[in-house]
Amino acid sequence: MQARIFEQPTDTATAIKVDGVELRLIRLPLIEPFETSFGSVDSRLIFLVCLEANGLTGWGEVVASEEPLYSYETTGTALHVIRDFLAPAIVDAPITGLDDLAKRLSPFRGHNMAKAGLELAYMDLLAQASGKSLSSLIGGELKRVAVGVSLGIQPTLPRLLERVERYLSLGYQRIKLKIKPGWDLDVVAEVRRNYPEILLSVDANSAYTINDREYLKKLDDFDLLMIEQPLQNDDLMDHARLQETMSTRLCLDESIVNHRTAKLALELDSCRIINIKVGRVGGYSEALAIHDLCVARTIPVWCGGMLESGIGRAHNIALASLKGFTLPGDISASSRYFERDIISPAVTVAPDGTVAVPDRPGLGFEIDLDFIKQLTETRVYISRMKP
Ligand code: OSB
Ligand code: MG
Repeated sequence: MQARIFEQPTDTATAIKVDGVELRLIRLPLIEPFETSFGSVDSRLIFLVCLEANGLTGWGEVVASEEPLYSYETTGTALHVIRDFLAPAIVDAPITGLDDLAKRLSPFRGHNMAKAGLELAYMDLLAQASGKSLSSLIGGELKRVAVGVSLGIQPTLPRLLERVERYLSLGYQRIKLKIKPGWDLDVVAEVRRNYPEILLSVDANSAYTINDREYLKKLDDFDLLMIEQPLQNDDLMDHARLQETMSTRLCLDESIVNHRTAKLALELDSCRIINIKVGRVGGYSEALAIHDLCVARTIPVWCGGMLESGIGRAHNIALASLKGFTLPGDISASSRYFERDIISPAVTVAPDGTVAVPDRPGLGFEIDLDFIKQLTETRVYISRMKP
């Protein structure tokens, strides 16, 4: 579906010959701990991928966490899979386009976040080589993207209400509350009581089962924009059963791992909104295909986040500039996550709750390599064997 946009001329003169793949792990402390139904983190071990070709460097990020809680992937599995399988497959021969890259990675089952790290870096490289912004390379049309904020589970309700107030006053267009059993109905009721008009959604990160159906149905009282991933990641059937009984739209995050599962979820009516995370689905090739599928079926799409560094965030901004992204994304300002970001300028949210889409070639931000080098805990370099 996306092939028409990206098919580079197949003569090898314009193909990109990757000289080396550099992987770096850097630790960035979070401004405050982020708690979801599956756990709490107070820093991010950021996994950067840098592709070198023709004197250019393209940057991507692997969004996996240190523990296999959101998905089975971890920074450790991604390091292994990229170093031992994926990187050798791409330094082997020049890459003629995004489809060619996706095809070369496809024999390796799963490990979408690892694959996405390479696709992201490649697309930054391709955009720079073509003198285009990443947004225009993928066919993005929006100049500014609407954003919301995802608020983790807090130690107390007053603390949550303070955070809601803070982000609304900064302009964020939608508030998403993380929920889990014991931090759900009462919390949502109180936020809604204080803010009757705001766009409000909740994200359970798989904390419930279909046996909680009657309980979850009570969320219908709060005029929520959506309920994100209430049930298990591999349970499209029960999500469909739940959607059948609820008037609030379900949105799937963890369950949608590629274009095929998106299609299946829509066929089954397991959800009526889809959150696209380029990392979760294996990169731009699948993200664009899911976007196009949702546009064709008038399913609203929004861009999810994984507490990325500025590099992953810059990719999210480019992706969210596609026309199908009609709901505010989980794309917050750098300062919402980190004291200091690894790109400059840092990502900022305007008072109208939007983020500017850069129009300079590539990602459109400077990479702060000195700071990255200073923070690097692990560095792995995979180079081409053949001349
Ligand atoms: O489920 O959307 C999620 C963060 C880490 C893992 C999963 C999720 C999240 C978020 C934060 O909700 C989104 C962000 O601001 O990056
Ligand atoms: Mg989610």
